[in-house]
Amino acid sequence: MSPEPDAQRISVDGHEFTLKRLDKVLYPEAGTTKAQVLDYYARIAPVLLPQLADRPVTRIRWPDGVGSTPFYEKNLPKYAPSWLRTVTLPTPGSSRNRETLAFPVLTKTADLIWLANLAALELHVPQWTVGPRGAVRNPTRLVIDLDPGPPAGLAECAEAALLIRDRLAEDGLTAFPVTSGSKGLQLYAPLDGSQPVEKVHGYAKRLAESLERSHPKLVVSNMTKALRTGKVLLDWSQNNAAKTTICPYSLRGRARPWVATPRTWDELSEPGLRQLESGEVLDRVAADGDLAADLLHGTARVPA
Ligand SMILES: [Mn+2]
Repeated sequence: MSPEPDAQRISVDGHEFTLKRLDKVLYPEAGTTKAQVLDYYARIAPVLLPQLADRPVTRIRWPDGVGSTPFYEKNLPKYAPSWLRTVTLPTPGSSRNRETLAFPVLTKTADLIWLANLAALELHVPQWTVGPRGAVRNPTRLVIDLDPGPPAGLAECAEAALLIRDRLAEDGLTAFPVTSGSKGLQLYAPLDGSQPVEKVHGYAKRLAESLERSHPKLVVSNMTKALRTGKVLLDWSQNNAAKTTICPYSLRGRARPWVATPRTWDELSEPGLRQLESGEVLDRVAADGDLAADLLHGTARVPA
């Protein structure tokens, strides 16, 4: 077999496979090639893999780059390698006909590289995990997704995030901010995994509604777009068991190779807050380590 000129046979974690179309530009504005995307995922793996651990991954793929139409992929394709860990789960919303899907659960760098080779730029995960035999477990983190309605932007999201942080702290929960790599940010609070998804979901909803009552000019808790012009939508619904959220350290399929990036609270208060690109994120992790490491070890519970 003679590989294409920009194909390369590699061996990662003891698994051999072929990377294809390495020179393909996936982010035209930034000139970022697939080779650079693969390099990002290989180098970010030590901090990204723990965030993905024991979570079924929904991928969004851009085989022709970010200017083209992407597609969602939940079920693993038939050609997926046998060394990928998979879990079989009911298709969200189809409990009656008992349809199932085979999701990948990533455990090693080779898994990330294999998916990145398919231009799976975005990795989305639920807040719950699976056990060693694939049983669905309780959520280990609460998420609130903050989406700005123009002309509100990231600065307004940061303002709202500080309010949520203080509310969560009153309930004994510690919030971690992640700029989404898209327009807004996510706030996460690690949990001990002892409470069912409905409990966490209900708490997040009440929190968002309470903030909307106390700060009606800044935030809105209802999904209807007309209501959110100039405000920040607090999307509590991503705690729903059927929903997923962009995983911290995943690339985004936006104009530039922005990343869902864990941030410090000091950064959130600084003027000029902006989304960060893959190269900047690698530099930050090299300099400061993993700002989301404590998100992995929850001991808190939401109030009853
Ligand atoms: Mn969002």
